[in-house]
Amino acid sequence: MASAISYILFLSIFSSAFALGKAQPRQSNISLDTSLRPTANPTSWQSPNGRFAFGFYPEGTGFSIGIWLVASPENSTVIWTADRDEPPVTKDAVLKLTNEGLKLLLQHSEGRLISNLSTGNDASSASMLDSGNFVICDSNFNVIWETFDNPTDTIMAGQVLLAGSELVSSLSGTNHSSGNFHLIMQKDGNLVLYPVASPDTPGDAYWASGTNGDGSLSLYLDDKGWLYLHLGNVTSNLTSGYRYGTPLVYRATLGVDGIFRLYSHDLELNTQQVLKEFPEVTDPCEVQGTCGLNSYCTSANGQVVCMCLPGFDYLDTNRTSSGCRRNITTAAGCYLGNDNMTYMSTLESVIWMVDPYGAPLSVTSKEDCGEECLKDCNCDAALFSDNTCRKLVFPLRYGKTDDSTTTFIKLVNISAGGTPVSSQAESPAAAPVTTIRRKFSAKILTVSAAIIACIISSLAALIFFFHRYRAGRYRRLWRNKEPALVDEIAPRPFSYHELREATDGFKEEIGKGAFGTVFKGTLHCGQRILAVKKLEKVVDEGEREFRTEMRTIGRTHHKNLVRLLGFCDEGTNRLLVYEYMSNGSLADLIFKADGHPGWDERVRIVLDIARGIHYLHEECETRIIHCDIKPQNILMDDNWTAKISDFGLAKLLMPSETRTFTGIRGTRGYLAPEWHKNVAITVKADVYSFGIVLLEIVCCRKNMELKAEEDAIILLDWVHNCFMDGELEKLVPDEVDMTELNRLVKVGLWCTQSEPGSRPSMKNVVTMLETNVDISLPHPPGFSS
Ligand SMILES: *[C@@H]1O[C@H](CO)[C@@H](O)[C@H](O)[C@H]1NC(C)=O
Ligand SMILES: *[C@@H]1O[C@H](CO)[C@@H](O)[C@H](O)[C@H]1NC(C)=O
Ligand SMILES: *[C@@H]1O[C@H](CO)[C@@H](O)[C@H](O)[C@H]1NC(C)=O
Ligand SMILES: *[C@@H]1O[C@H](CO)[C@@H](O)[C@H](O)[C@H]1NC(C)=O
Ligand SMILES: *[C@@H]1O[C@H](CO)[C@@H](O)[C@H](O)[C@H]1NC(C)=O
Ligand SMILES: *[C@@H]1O[C@H](CO)[C@@H](O)[C@H](O)[C@H]1NC(C)=O
Ligand SMILES: *[C@@H]1O[C@H](CO)[C@@H](O)[C@H](O)[C@H]1NC(C)=O
Ligand SMILES: *[C@@H]1O[C@H](CO)[C@@H](O)[C@H](O)[C@H]1NC(C)=O
Ligand SMILES: *[C@@H]1O[C@H](CO)[C@@H](O)[C@H](O)[C@H]1NC(C)=O
Ligand SMILES: CC(=O)N[C@H]1CO[C@H](CO)[C@@H](O)[C@@H]1O
Repeated sequence: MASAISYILFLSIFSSAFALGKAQPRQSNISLDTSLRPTANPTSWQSPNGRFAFGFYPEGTGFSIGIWLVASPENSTVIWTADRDEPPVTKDAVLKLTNEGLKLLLQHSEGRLISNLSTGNDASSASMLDSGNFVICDSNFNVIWETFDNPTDTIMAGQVLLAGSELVSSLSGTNHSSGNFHLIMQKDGNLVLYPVASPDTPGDAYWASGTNGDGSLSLYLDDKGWLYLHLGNVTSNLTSGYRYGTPLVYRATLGVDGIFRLYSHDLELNTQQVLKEFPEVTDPCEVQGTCGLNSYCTSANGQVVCMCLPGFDYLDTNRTSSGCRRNITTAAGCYLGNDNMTYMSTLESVIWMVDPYGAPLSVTSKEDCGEECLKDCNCDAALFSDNTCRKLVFPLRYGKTDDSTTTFIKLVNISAGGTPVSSQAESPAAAPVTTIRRKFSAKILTVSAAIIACIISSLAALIFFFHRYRAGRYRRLWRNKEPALVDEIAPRPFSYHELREATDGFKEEIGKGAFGTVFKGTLHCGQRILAVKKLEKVVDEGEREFRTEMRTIGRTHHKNLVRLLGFCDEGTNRLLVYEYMSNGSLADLIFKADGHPGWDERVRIVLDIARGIHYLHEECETRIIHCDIKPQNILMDDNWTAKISDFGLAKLLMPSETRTFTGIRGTRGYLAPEWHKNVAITVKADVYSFGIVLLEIVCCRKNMELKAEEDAIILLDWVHNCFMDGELEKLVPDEVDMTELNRLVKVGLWCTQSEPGSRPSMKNVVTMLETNVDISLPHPPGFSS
């Protein structure tokens, strides 16, 4: 592999350069225009002591460029790979040192710079150092680029993992692309291991050094085998040091299995030894992320088997650790009035990461826990242990065996005769799976065509198809090591810098609201689109309050609420990161001049909004009053599901906790009358705004239309008059079901009562919209705002 000539040359230049580490090499001698080829000599450049080589090594059917620890040829250890996620190159590739840096020349192409390093045109020589560091120098022998600054999965003695940087494991022993785990030297001083496919919250971590709060420490490995965290006068040792002076080489590598190990190599005897492991576990399932989303980990004799939840199938049957997705025959969701379609499947002795969306419930029996989830539209699964029931939403993470816990999974049976859980029975390692049916019914339901249509159009099914057709993209994101946002549960902190990059310097403005300006942004090379809201006018309540508020908003999980993905609070910069809603706002939809959604669509949208507000008012852990419900704040996603945005922010604008507002927060036309009086604002203010929005959707017009005939200028008065005169058909631009119209108008008029106490709760609103309960005649509106 090595060129004997250059080896001898180097040997004469560096007598003992082992301790040089990152010091300037005074006599580098890979000069410009020197080149390497995968199969013709030289294939690599060796360090003077012969321990390290930089060059082409075989990977898959081609070659990668990297650094390895030279042992007997079969078991050399790769410690660094250039552009690890690029495909391997063929044997006609040429690697050449040019003044721009290392250039990889491929046949039929311009060639590319390795690792996109831009050394300007200053590169003048390069050197493979005895420490394992490959450096490029300018004409004054200053190091302008080095591999030690760009680690992959390994640090060597003399190398530092700076605060804010990370190691990412390899995919396998023979494939050095980015794998499934990362070790982050966090800026809070904590060294933490997380699965790559996670939002990196404390619950995702499977090991941490516990040194948070010690400032921006860096991780060092020194040539005695000491591994420690250090900054200024703070030092925290992770190991206690090993042998010195002998021909040992130390390295610390984040393994394919997610364990960070310190090794020593004796190159003379050609042996290696593991000195220390982080974390020290006997069961590989303790490493979170060993199995992907919606699958749980079982192990026997150190062999890991990943099992799907009942009703789920592997994303990739050839890589069972990549996680599972719902099988279409069991796609769950919320089927109002068709509860007979859903049932709870139980999975014994498996525990998951607990991130419940509501407070834990106290229940008397296991079955009650399943029932609680079955009754709750938003519940996908429930965990029962110690008479406590915790409701969860998919995806479930980090499943592993735990004898005291039972998992309930909500499934839907739409394939008559289908047996959605049968696939589980095949595996010997499967935990016992049984099924309980909803208690109140033993009869088999005859499924009408209407129900099927309803189910198929339901969100759950759409989500399934969405996943199915984007499966390629989903998996690619996974490999690209940043799918964290895809199924994120908790909002994660972003740096200002990150968001400025994502939005290309806050270039594309997509909206402006009471709280600030919204910009479009992208992450992961344009694969993930975001809406980034820059808050203005926010009361400076300090970082802690802001974060508390973000957590509250982040804990809301409802299909009719826009999901908060993350936030940033650096200095005076306060930004919120939301999922991007591709179909604009409800205002665009209903007020546009050409065409409006059909009646059924409109009814569905009204119900979507009502459910979202109901959740904010009554179902989430902390009650949230929106204060600014209006069509501009209701956004439409890819599937035309209406989602409420901007919730939970009113509080950030208000200095006092008492909720006695000093100024009016909402938008004219949607404001409840009590805003103009000096009384406390309650959830009923939202009910009023909702009523106005409902009427706007029904009539496809704004609440104030100056161009309309005089008695129709103010929507609320006009609706009331038409209602009293029995002329409802005048209100709608199209032919609609008059009973439904009558019902919606009544709900709208009840919601807009001037007396807050007379307005129904959102819970009642949802019931009135969903069922055929009788609705009494509303009083005339006192006045309209
Ligand atoms: C390594 O794995 C990645 C992702 O599965 C794949 O694209 C690549 O071709 C693999 N490389 C080799 C050398 O097999
Ligand atoms: C290198 O930079 C180019 C253009 O800036 C970019 O398209 C490419 O993805 C980069 N490659 C890597 C491996 O970062
Ligand atoms: C470390 O230095 C800081 C200031 O430089 C000082 O406040 C602190 O007490 C020192 N800590 C220790 C443990 O010496
Ligand atoms: C920590 O490691 C350093 C070497 O880096 C050593 O000098 C020191 O004694 C160690 N401290 C402890 C408490 O082990
Ligand atoms: C290299 O392989 C031999 C046998 O295949 C083994 O005994 C030795 O420990 C290995 N050395 C390293 C450094 O992995
Ligand atoms: C799984 O592997 C088999 C054989 O190696 C291959 O034919 C099949 O296409 C693979 N399936 C997927 C989903 O990659
Ligand atoms: C469930 O099915 C039973 C029997 O078919 C029926 O009486 C009951 O009304 C159904 N429940 C619901 C909520 O549809
Ligand atoms: C699904 O429904 C069919 C017919 O309605 C029934 O035969 C079957 O047992 C059900 N499967 C489950 C798991 O409930
Ligand atoms: C869904 O489950 C059924 C029954 O277990 C199975 O036959 C089918 O292949 C599964 N569908 C997918 C997409 O895996
Ligand atoms: C110090 C030293 O060995 N320098 C050599 C570097 O390489 C060039 C060309 O390969 C030689 O001319 C120098 O003598």
